[in-house]
Amino acid sequence: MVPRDPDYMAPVCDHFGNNALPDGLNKPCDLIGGCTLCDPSKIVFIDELDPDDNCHKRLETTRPYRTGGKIKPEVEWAGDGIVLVQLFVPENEDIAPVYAVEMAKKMGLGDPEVINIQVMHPSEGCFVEVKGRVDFEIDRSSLKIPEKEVMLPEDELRRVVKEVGLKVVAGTVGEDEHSVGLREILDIKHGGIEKYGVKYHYLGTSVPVDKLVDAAIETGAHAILISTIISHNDVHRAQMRKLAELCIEKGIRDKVILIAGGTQVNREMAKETGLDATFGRGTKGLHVVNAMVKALRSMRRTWWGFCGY
Ligand code: B12
Repeated sequence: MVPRDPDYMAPVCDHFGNNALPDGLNKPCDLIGGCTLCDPSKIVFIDELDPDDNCHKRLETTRPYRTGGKIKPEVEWAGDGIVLVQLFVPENEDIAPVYAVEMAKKMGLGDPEVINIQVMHPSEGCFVEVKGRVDFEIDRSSLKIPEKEVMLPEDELRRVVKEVGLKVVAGTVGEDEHSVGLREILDIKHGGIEKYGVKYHYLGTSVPVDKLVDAAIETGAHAILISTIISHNDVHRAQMRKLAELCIEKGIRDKVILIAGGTQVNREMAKETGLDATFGRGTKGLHVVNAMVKALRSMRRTWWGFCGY
């Protein structure tokens, strides 16, 4: 440690420790006509001088990714192309990382590197995360972005729900025990359809689709809501199709709104499976009420006859 001289003086405004300034100063930097804190115009920015390797040239190479024209993944800097791939490798921890790197190479990733490995169970295998680089970019204008669903005003939704006395039957289907998502869609406390006045009969989990259809007929429900989270072997699609087919078979397809939801479900699946609307992650009760009111309008006819909303 070097002790500071007792007469040490620094003519700057932001200073730590003893500063032996002369008496009668307004600000320490008056002695030098202003410091860079008081007068930022005194800061001299030094441009990089190398004509071939400077910030302007480097920024130019990433311009397409920063201005929105082209898209490439990034981790360290704009458009560096770095991606992270997660793999489950059914091998032990000696083999799994070596395999994961080879696999990443075959997937076309440049400079693959294992950044995390966890043994899931010695008899099962390992979870491996591999970092690598892709060299392609995608033109933003070539992407077909799905149109956003137009939401009807909340007041209007509530009015129609009340006028119709909208009620639904709901359950998770097949052997699906994931109830949390559907409860969020239904219950008032999660902002579910109940909040907008819709009445529901919740039949529980792992409900056979035909039981839901029968319940809809018995209760005179306007809609059947199914949740199908598990998607192994495309079981979610199978359940959705089964719902539509059963309703056709029982002669009620034109009288009942069919809606499905789940983690691996998306909007496009409605058409494919014969339902009225399908929803994925992040769905709120309001979206479902919106879909039901639109479907009611396009049916123009409820179970009990024509309705003019
Ligand atoms: C909690 C959970 C469980 C709990 C469920 C408890 C319960 N009472 O719900 C338990 C432990 C029981 C469980 C068991 C299993 N699970 Co689990 N589970 C989860 C977990 C961690 C969270 C699910 C959840 O609650 N999410 C929160 C809710 C709010 O979100 P959500 O379900 O997506 O719902 C929203 C939307 O999807 C949509 N939505 C859902 N349903 C509906 C219905 C309608 C009508 C509408 C409009 C919208 C809608 O709106 C909801 C709100 O926004 C997920 C992983 C994950 N992060 O997603 C795995 C996950 C769903 N489970 C999985 C698996 C594989 C299983 C098991 C098969 C594991 C096993 N080998 O035993 C078993 C299956 C048991 C069975 N018979 O169903 C897989 C499913 C993979 C797949 N797609 O097939 C996941 C994705 C985990 C994974 N990454 O592998 N699980």
